[in-house]
Amino acid sequence: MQNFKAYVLIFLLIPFSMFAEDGSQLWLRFPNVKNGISADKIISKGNNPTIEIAKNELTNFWQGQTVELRTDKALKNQKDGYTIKSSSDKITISSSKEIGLLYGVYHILRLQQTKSNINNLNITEKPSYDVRILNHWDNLDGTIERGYAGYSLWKWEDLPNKISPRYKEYARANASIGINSVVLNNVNASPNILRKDYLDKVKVLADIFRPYGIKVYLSVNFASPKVLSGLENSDPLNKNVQKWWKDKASEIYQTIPDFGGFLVKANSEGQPGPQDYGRTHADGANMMADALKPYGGNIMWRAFVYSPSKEDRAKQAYLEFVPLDGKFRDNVIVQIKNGPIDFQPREAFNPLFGALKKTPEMVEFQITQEYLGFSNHLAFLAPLFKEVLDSDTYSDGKGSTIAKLTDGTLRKNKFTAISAVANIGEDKNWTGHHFAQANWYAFGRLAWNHSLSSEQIADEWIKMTFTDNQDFVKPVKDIMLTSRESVVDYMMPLGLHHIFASGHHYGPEPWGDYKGGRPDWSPVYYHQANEKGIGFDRTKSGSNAVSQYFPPLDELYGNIKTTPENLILWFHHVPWDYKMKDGKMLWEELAYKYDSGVKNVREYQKTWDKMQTYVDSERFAHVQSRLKIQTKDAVWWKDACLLYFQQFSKQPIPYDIERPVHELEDLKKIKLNMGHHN
Ligand code: GCV
Repeated sequence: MQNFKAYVLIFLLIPFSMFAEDGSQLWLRFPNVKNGISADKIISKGNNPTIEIAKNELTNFWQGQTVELRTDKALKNQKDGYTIKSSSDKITISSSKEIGLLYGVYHILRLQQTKSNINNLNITEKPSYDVRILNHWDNLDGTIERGYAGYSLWKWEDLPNKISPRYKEYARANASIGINSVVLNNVNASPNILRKDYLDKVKVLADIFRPYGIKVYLSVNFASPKVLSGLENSDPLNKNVQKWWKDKASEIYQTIPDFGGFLVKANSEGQPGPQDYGRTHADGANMMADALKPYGGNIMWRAFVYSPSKEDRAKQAYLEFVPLDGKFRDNVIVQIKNGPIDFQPREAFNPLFGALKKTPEMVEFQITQEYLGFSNHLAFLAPLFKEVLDSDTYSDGKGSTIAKLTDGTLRKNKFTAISAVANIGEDKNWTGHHFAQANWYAFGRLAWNHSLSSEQIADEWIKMTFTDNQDFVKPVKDIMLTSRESVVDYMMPLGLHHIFASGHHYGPEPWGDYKGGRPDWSPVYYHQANEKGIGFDRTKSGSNAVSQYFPPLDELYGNIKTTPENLILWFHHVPWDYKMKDGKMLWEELAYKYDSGVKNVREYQKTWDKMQTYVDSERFAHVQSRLKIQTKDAVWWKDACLLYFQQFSKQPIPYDIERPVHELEDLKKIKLNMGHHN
């Protein structure tokens, strides 16, 4: 009893903030703010749920001058954008829409959190993309495909009656970075999501998200008419099927009047699609587009097609979609993964970008780290996102970057969009690794403004999430900015790709050779290592995937001398003794890259340990322990790949680098039981 009392006493004495530092507040932390300005220091007209949220944020957290929130129809061409003007005693936020005002409020709160100057502001913001959308790969049974932060946030069993407080917190976090759309369910979609009982559940979420400016989309299964209603087939040219989708659209919009639309994975990895009936992707997409058109809904049709084919897997999307250019309705947009394989640590950009001249295109990124160490490895992805957006496709001449192709600059589309697969689950800290929050944040910020630099994004995120103390900000920013490249180095440097263990995609398995299955399920297919060299020949003498790129890139990538070295093994089969730009042989270069990846992570550990005094103990210990796993994994990757490739190169591992600590035969025996297919 005595002990119990003492325990309660200690519990009461521990300041609240120590409990709060579990990462649940994300970047919306205001550790020293008890309350914000009083309600009479907010000037605004009218009553609206979005404005109410804006006012609450100000009265809870804003410690500066009076704020005026002004809707101004003249600012209509700024879409969700806003302006901020300030003097020493007043800040005026103007926008044509209420949501723009809320975004403006999050903007000034960010300035406050990052201790930026708030006087004499004259800011105009306009989003890079109309639709800034997260794709959840959440299944209806609560599991998440490629999710590493626990089960799904959506409690389908409890809905529509019981409402988790996290729905609102989730919406708020998204609004604070400008994300305005979400796909709730996995692209490997259960037809059940379109059942009436599920739509009633979806409606509850849509109602909660609406004041935060967020529209709900759903992934749909192409076979839904047949599966749900027993139609004879789901053929897009069948009148009954067309009517089924029209009726379904009408039912959806009666329930959710501002429903965003459908995301569709068709005829890929065993999912049903129009090709099951000898129809094209355009036939399938257009049927759905016609159904949603009267209500203003969109179809995001995925170009990730991965079916049995004799062709190089990297060529598939282009081969299937280019012939369909111009055949899609104007409310269809083709959603294209950043690379032509599958969210690898580094890929060449997808050659489909720019190749569709008459069809809107959007990027799909992956925030969840399916191929970058799950939520165990620290990998800040803004540099990856930027690398892709800034890639010049040369489709419309020099300067035809993926950003400009998709944001409406070069192609005048009805709407523009950008998407990413979410890394969010029900873990307290939302994303598993505390630093994985930065990737959700970075995607939102870049979707809003793709010209922000990775450095800028990391800087503001660190200050908001941890502290603005430069002794912390600087070293931690260095870790973040180099982290993705470190992962590339210890997993797959120089353009290597997909040498992951099958199924879970966590550890190395360069020896993987699943005879009897499709060749492109095996790592040996991707690295092609033999006595002569290593790498996938995608030049004219090989798969000729280089021909899918616009000049001069086809020539540039087709020539080993002009191929960027960070992609050399993506495009070429390179002899072990090939001389690299720094004078080393390819084999040595590979070994040094693996080694430098490991070294970097060891440095991250040292740096992080020095940060202990600046971070609360809970988050400090959590990150520290994840860095241990990351280092162990990096050594595992390096040993596995070097010992395995060494069998072909027959060269010593350069003597000045750390010796392997594993036996190849032992590594081959590791079978992680992490579930999942291919
Ligand atoms: C949702 C990869 C992943 C799959 C994923 C698929 C896709 O193959 O491993 O889990 O399925 O991509 O993007 O459709």
